[in-house]
Amino acid sequence: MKDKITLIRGDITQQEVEVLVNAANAHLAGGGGVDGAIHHAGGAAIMKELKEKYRGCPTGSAVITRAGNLRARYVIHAVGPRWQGGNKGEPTLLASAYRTSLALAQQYGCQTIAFPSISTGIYGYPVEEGAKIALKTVSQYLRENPVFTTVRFILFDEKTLKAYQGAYQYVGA
Ligand code: AR6
Repeated sequence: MKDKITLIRGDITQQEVEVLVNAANAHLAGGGGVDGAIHHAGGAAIMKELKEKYRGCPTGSAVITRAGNLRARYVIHAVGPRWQGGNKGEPTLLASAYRTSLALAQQYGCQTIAFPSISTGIYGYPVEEGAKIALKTVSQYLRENPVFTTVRFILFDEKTLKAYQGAYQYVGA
């Protein structure tokens, strides 16, 4: 299942996959980072749908909207944990954000999905740790649910790409 996962340096808004995952906040209020980029490129329809359908989203979970002007069909707004030193359940919450996103994508019939590195920007999660959790969680999900043909991690900078390349070798086949 590991062969379905690719690591790419780039901008997630430019990806041609069925669903893009956003790194959102629990208020689903928009913000900076990848969240800002997705709302900017997707247009106001995404925020409108979020406000109509949801009253926030707990940390470790995710919600789905259509994708406005983006080439994807859907955006999944996943809420990763803010790093607070590592003893506040952050690893469990981060894994849960990835798993919930995959389950939602599967429920909506998607086979191709792109993730950013959730929580490792403004939320301060150490990127080496975040990368291991992301890759382990996704590869385990793919073993249990072989429905995705492509899972792309779109990594915005060289440091993040390197961290994911480093973590990739620790992920089982
Ligand atoms: N494509 C792919 N990755 C990106 C892009 C992009 N266009 N832009 C930034 N990144 P962050 P978080 C990378 O801060 O840590 C927002 O305000 C970025 O370099 O976007 O989960 C939300 O509203 C980093 O590697 O998300 C929340 O309040 C990764 O995406 C809060 O930030 C995640 O960084 C969430 O913080």
